[in-house]
Amino acid sequence: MKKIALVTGITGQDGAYLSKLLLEKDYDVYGIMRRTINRSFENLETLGIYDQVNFIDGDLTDECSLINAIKTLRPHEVYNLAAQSFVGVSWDVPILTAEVNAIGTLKLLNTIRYIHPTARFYQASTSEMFGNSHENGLQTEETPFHPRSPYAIAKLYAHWITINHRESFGMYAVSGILFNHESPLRGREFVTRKITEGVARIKLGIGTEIRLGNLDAKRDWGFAGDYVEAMWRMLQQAEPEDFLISTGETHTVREFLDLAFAHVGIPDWNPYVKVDPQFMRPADVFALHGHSGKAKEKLGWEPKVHFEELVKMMVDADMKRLAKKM
Ligand code: NAP
Ligand code: F7E
Repeated sequence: MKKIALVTGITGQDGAYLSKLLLEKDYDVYGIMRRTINRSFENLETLGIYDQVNFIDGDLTDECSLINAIKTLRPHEVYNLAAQSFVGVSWDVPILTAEVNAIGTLKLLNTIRYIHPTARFYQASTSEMFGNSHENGLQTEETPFHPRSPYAIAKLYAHWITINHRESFGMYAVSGILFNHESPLRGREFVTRKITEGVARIKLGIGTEIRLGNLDAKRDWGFAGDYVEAMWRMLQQAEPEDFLISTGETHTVREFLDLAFAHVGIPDWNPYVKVDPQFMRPADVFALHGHSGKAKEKLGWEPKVHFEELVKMMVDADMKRLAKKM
């Protein structure tokens, strides 16, 4: 019998890559879909799997829909990827962010606890929970948390409530503390995709500038396709445990700009990039740099795609997509 996986956030970047991986591993894949007028299946279509996954109507804030999904499917594995995932907007919609990212996770865990407690549960935790906290410049599973945005605070609640369900009720519930991971499917408001799409537009003559905020921020950027493999491995262990997933490399937004512009033959990006205060955050996270030694040792997981290859992959994908439309 095929294993059943339920993925919340199936239409997002990670939802699409994870679904592809699970289909390759012969799972029946179901996703919770929000009702909206302009539904977008772009990510699932881009990976060519839209017609291979199944959808259940629902919303992380609506417990009835979660009960329906868990009761109907009785999934072996549940991946909770749904979230208001944009840090920058979380100061503008802090209550929604808390209701979806924090209380939504509790609703899903609670539903599993009462209806189908043997399901294995994965929570999409984040390096944003560390804020500016580090140990000699690095973050590990042991680094203290100090969240700096409504997004990160809501995610920290979800992180602890996941651990609490494991410790209180013996559930197989784990958190992956994932550092930034990107791809050609990345939402267009995130800095990497904003840059690669902007660079492609400038190169093709249909754009003139990119407006950005803090160019000195440092991130440990990996490839989403590698990171979903780690999520799956976390649910295949004998004992439930949390893991940090990162590349171990950190780079500034400026370095991302250097590589992206250089890749299309523009050596100096200064004439094209404007710093715009509207993209500065009330409190930013300045530097993230993860050490994923525990994942390497226990999950046998290591990133395959590194920074330069990631930047080139994203620029090439945006060039190809935009050129097709011209
Ligand atoms: P994403 O592309 O923004 O996708 C978010 C998904 O959540 C979308 O499918 C969205 O559906 C869904 N969603 C939002 N609100 C919902 C609600 N109320 N009910 C049900 N579904 C809802 O995010 P991602 O980059 O794939 O990230 C996946 C998860 O990992 C998120 O929880 C994110 O916070 C976390 N995370 C991401 C990173 C990263 O670098 N990418 C790092 C650490 C953690 P619609 O299509 O309907 O909008
Ligand atoms: O910002 C700076 C910005 O929005 C990265 C989410 O997936 O990863 C993501 O959150 C850095 C920040 O990602 C612009 O200030 C400069 O320092 O691409 P981002 P994020 O905030 O790190 C974590 C791990 C998650 O969990 C989240 O869900 O880049 N930056 N100028 C800018 N950022 C944006 N978005 N736009 C700019 O114009």
